[in-house]
Amino acid sequence: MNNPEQQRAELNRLIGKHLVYTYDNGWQYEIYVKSENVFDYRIHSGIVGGRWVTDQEAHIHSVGNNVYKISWDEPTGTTVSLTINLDREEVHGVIFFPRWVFNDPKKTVCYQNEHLDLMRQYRDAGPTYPKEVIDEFAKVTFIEDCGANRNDIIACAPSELPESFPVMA
Ligand code: FER
Repeated sequence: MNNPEQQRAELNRLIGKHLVYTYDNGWQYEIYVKSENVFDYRIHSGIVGGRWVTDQEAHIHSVGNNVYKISWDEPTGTTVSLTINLDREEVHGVIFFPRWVFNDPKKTVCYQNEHLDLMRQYRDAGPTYPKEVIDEFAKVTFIEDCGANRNDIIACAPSELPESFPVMA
């Protein structure tokens, strides 16, 4: 896609979307796309359940008809690439965990924005290798359009959400 105007128009269909999805391994995640290069997320279950992050910078592109790719590098050293297919209501995620995260995932369970230096210290201390590669499909269980750049969509820990929060599969 080398037409910037078309890329921008297609990306506009993703910006503002708020999704909850469950991987085939049972891990449940939530994402809100704030802008063309920033998103928030919250992890409801899985080895790093309870972790949440706002204003994560990412590479976000349209790669097909209502198909998008979001890729980023965490301060922990975990790298992730998501393919979001809105027509199929499906996500495919590849998560590359450094060894230290996979060995002791609870170390990363926090509101990361308040612990960025600590996460970088853990990352630099390692061990990094061998990495654990998680390659999974997920089903979207909730989707809404919230508009861009809101700070009230992902604004508390998963444990602080009301009972009514739409996270059930
Ligand atoms: C996802 C898979 C993994 C996701 C985030 C992660 C926002 C991040 C994991 C981590 O930082 O440990 O689908 O969506």
